[in-house]
Amino acid sequence: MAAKNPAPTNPVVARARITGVTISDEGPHRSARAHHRPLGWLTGLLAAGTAVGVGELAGALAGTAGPIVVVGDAVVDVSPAPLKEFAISAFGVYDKVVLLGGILTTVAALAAVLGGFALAWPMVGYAGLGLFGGVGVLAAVARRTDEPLAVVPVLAGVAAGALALYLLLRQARPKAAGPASGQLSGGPPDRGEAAKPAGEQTAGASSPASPAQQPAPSGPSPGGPSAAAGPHRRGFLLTGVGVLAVAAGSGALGRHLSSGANVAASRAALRLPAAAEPLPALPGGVSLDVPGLPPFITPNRDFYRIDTALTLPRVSPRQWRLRVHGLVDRPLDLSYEDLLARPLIESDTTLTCVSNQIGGDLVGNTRWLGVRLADLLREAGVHADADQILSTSSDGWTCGTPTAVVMDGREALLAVAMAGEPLPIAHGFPVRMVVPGLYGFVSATKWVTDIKLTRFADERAYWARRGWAVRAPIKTMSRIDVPGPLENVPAGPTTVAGVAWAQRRGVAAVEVRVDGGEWREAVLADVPGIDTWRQWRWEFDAAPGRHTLEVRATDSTGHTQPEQRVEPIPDGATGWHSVQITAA
Ligand SMILES: Nc1nc2c(c(=O)[nH]1)N[C@H]1C(S)=C(S)[C@@H](COP(=O)(O)O)O[C@H]1N2
Ligand SMILES: [Mo]
Repeated sequence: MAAKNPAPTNPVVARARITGVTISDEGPHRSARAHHRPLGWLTGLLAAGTAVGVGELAGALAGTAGPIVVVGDAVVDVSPAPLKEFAISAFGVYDKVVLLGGILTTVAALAAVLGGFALAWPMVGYAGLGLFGGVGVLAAVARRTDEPLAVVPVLAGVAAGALALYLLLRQARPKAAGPASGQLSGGPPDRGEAAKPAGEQTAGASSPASPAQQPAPSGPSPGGPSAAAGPHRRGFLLTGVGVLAVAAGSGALGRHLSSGANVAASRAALRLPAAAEPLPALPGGVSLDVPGLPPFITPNRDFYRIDTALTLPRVSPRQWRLRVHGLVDRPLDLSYEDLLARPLIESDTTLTCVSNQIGGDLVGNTRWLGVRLADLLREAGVHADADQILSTSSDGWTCGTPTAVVMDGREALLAVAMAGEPLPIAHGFPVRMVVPGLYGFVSATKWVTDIKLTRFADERAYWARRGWAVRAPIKTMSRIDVPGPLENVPAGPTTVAGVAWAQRRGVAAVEVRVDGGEWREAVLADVPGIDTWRQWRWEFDAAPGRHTLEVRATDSTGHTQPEQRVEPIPDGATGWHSVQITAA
């Protein structure tokens, strides 16, 4: 169109064509671009914000995730395992905040840039929205296989974003906006154009009946040529404010609706039945009185959290159901009430993450309350060839547990409470699995809603598909908690203390050595059973200077934790934990 335009020398018309495009860096062109670009950026941001906000609301209404979470889930799924490892180790429990923030920032940056171009070429803006939509639809289809509505928020968001883009561009684009549209962003007029009458400025760029022919309106705006810009600037401003209100309002409403305040409320109101087979009180000697040693029972608020959920699943106990199906004689379909009507049992079990590094803290111990999974499976009648229990959470994470392990007499639970409280939402409310002796990724499905009896040869769970082991019993491990790394201690009698675990076998001995000297046996605390960690302490006389402390545990099978360090992937780290201290 530019080639045919009869008025290429008119700076305003020229500006309409080149806005946001690098053609030349001199004269009115440059100032024109500098002038408009912020409007374009703003347009892009507002359109994208509308897409995200309306998508969020549509997600809440459709009972599924908003577009950002859908894309985030897909990013998590396609990220290579080492990257996820890195995210966990670098950002800890904030890895999800970092990821969602990263996606939002990326979307915002792209939207701003595309918005800059859309001022000159609206198609760029619509294409950008289409691209976001395409990515979102792909992500929804790939991840949320049993949620057909998952594409709805993406489509609704893109449609709303396109409408916002259209409305904003109508106001922001100089070509379509009428007289002195070059003044939209409110800056001073460029030289040359200011002296020209409004009608001439837009010649060839507006329709015959357009307001371009009308005289500049009078009003409260200051006199001079820029006064002509008033109504258009105002038009963009009004549209922008309207769009912003829709974007923010729908986003906030969507967040509110999906925040599950009601789930938190129903959790708070729950009164769980007492255990039919309660455990005796913990032995008095489970806790060694050493400052800095974690308590034997990890408080719920301090319990480590590991999962792939970008936003916590809010599963109402009223809506929760558990299907037990697959290779069974009698499939089961249980409500929360059905579950609670069964005998509840207690188990003291230390949960451990396979990603825990030597000396790491992805381990916690508590008293769980729940229903024996083996009883349920016997009721369903598991076929002899069903060697895998494939459990699925409400958000689609899967976990493969060996059937034989769950049936071998250990207290594998469908847990409903920990440390005397209904499960916290972050730890799987209303129901999760806990299997003593197995790392969490092959046993501890939170928000569990589906248990399918199947065969390892036929189906692979989430982490197994990503290079992690299929079978993963917890390895014998020990950790020094006191003194802390690089701590300065007074020379003389010093207490070294920590925890060790070897679930299903029990910790039989813990040894400590200083500066590569002889191994010395530590004193062990009491334990209620073989499935919990065990506190230990050892006293030594620290000579002034730097020292290296090392620890190793031996389990009741006589197996001593090996010195050789291996990485957590695929089935758990090994190696001795060591700590450097200075005595003075
Ligand atoms: N639904 C769901 N359950 C899950 C996971 C998950 O990603 N999603 N991660 C597992 C892993 S790897 C571990 S170590 C434990 C951690 O349980 P916690 O967060 O209660 O400590 O949960 C397991 N259960
Ligand atoms: Mo884990």
